[in-house]
Amino acid sequence: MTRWLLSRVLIAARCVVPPPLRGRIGVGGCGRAQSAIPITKMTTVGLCRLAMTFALSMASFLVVSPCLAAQPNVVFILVDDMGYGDLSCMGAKDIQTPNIDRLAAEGVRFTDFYANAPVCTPTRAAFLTGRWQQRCGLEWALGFTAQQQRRVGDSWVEEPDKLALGLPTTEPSLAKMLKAAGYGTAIFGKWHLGFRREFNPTRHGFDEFFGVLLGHTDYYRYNYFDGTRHLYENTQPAKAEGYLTDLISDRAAGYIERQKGKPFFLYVPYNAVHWPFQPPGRPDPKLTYENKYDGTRADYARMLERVDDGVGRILAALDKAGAADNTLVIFASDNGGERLSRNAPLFHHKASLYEGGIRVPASCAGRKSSPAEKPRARWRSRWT
Ligand SMILES: [Ca+2]
Repeated sequence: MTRWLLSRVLIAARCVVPPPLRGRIGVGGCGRAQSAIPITKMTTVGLCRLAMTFALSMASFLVVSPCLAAQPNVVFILVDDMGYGDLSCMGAKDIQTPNIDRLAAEGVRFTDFYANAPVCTPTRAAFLTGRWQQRCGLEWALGFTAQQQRRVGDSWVEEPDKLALGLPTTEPSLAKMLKAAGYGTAIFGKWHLGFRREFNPTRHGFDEFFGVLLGHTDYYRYNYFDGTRHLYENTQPAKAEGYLTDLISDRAAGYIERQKGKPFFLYVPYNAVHWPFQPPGRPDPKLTYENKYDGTRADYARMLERVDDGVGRILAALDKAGAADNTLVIFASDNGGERLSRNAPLFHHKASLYEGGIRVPASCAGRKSSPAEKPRARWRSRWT
């Protein structure tokens, strides 16, 4: 069984499927098991299930087969609140995303890809743990100053401590499992699974963390709308200057360069294109409660195009490090778009369980595969 699982990992790492073969798959934690269903009809099989399959299979296989020559790296790039139609490869005319488009062209472009929830926290909890987010009580986005509730049995009770909630360290995580298998693990970007030190990414298997802990931030000052500064380096407040999207890309590219052959799991959850809509090169005005939703579609486009630049830098770093042909790169959005995004032809938006809230663009590519390695039929196999 372990070898069977590993074979799927390696197939995924090398798979190139042309655009006409478009997938229907989910990003959730615990989709129903599907058996030999064509990818064009596969539903609710989760990316995190797939990712956990990577971890389980690699961790198990390494124990029984120390002679394994190469462990595939995994880079997971997540954007925040991006609309279904906001990539040029998904039909956008006013936003240019050549690097993300390149990933889709080299691999699988999933047109029916579902997040596990319509907001940030539960989707991320499901991805990292491989479990339903309800199992750890994170069914909705953690709000630093918003009223929130804690699940107790079958009931909800008010949680007066705004910092009390987060992902329990008793939960399994993809990073923990890959770390146990000898991988380097890093996250650069938005965490949103708990502010307190006890919930820090370094407590969940990540060797390194740099980014913001809460759900949104001023892209130049790194504070929440109430003024709380939440840019951290591991468990300590961090100092930095520059546009947050660029800082995340810098860290991701630098991390790849530092690995020097060691297998790694790199999680890059960009804070963009979540509000506030502060494009690169325009630090003012600063984020306030009153202006947090201000902005234009052109601002949004510039923010997303800067993310695309970052994806290009990550791909270039893989090439430079000689890791491109042994790395699985996954790209997705954490939930549907809102406000300035475009979800057409889907109905509704973020925070809704209609298609526009949970069906998101995604692609998955093993780099530099040859046409002879296109295992279309194998993608029909189930991942659970
Ligand atoms: Ca989100």
